[in-house]
Amino acid sequence: AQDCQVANIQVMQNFNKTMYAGTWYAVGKKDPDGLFLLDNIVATFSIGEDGKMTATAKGRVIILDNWEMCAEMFGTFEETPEPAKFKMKYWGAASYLQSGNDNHWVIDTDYDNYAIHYSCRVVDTDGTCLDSYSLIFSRHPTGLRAEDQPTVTQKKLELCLLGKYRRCCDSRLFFI
Ligand code: DAO
Repeated sequence: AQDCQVANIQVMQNFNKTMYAGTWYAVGKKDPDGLFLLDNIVATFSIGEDGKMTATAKGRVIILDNWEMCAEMFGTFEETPEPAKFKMKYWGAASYLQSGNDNHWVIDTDYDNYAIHYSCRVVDTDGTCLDSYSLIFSRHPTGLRAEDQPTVTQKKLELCLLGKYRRCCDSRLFFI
């Protein structure tokens, strides 16, 4: 059974950021309060010469209530004692885009096909998460492989977010 305590969430063991580098296509998303990135999210992670992970991401956003556009975002990652738990500082290429500082946890990945990301922004007084978002990534713009679905479903359950995701991407738009 899930206790839904943020402190008890299991993350990827022996996370290897070099193997994680490269491009990931978001194929599912659980939104935070005050949704920002809508869909067509593609993130590319890189490891610098200093060994630090950075990312660029593109995605469709709605700003000023009804203005749709493609946002270009940047992120830098600060490591913590747990290799799969990072602090992500992010900002947009344009000043009117959102910026902030989020947790960025890699819950599970096989590096070659799927990855499950999770971020809790606000922990409630009872230890559960009050405001989280999560991205399901695939290396394939066409979506998850059928054999990875059970793993991803199990992890969504462990995150207490099963049923809270939406399919977020039309892969045809990735190439525009
Ligand atoms: O959709 O509101 C939201 C949360 C998204 C936060 C912005 C993420 C910026 C991306 C940087 C790269 C890593 C995926």
